[in-house]
Amino acid sequence: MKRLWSLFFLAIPVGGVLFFVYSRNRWWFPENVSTFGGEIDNLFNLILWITGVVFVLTELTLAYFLFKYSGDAGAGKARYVHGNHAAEMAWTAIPCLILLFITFSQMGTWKKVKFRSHFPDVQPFAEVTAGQFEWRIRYAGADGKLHTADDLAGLNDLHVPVNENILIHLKSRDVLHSFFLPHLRLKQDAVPGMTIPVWFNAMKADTYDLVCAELCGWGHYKMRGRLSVHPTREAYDAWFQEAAAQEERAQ
Ligand SMILES: [Cu+2]
Repeated sequence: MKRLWSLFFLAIPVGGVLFFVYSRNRWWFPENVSTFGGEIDNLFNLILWITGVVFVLTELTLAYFLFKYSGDAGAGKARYVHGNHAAEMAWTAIPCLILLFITFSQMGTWKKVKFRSHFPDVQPFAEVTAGQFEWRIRYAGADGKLHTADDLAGLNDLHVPVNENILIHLKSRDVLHSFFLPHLRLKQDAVPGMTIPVWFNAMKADTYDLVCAELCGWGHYKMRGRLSVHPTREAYDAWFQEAAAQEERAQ
């Protein structure tokens, strides 16, 4: 009977893998539309594979020993072992090598996405200021400079042209927020007192979620914006002209 119960522990790896297979086809990431998103997904999958294989092997080993030494069929008493130098060396060195491997695998992508020295050489496109509970946007306008007369203000809906390197200056006016574009695999904290540059290049015209990924207060849930990617530069310029004219009329 005990042996039968020990098999119960097999339910964890078996159930875990089945649930993974089921969810992968239903609740996975949204489509990637950014130039560097594919690399991020590959890194995610690499780490998922490594941790997945280790998880399954560990659980199977556990279930095997539970079954083997569960006591019904005279497996005998477990031996008391004080330590095993070779085993300790192995379980320290192998994870260490795996972590080193992951470290070196991600360096190129991290540099491309996060290192200012490797950003595309473009003028800031807009300034996005996070605040409880909205995204305030200031477009640089035709002169490519922020805080000049031709700036355009926006709220919660960031408009950009497709296939262009977009540089955003990210700020916060109160607490920590996080600028998250799931379809572009881009996430960056907005920190009070700091201006943090982020960049992306959207490859497909559509509207996408812009959400806050840092619990920032009671209204965090509604701090949801939009990224509108226009199909051409001309379409974006037309939108900009129209919005600027509207702003002028309102004044
Ligand atoms: Cu927020």
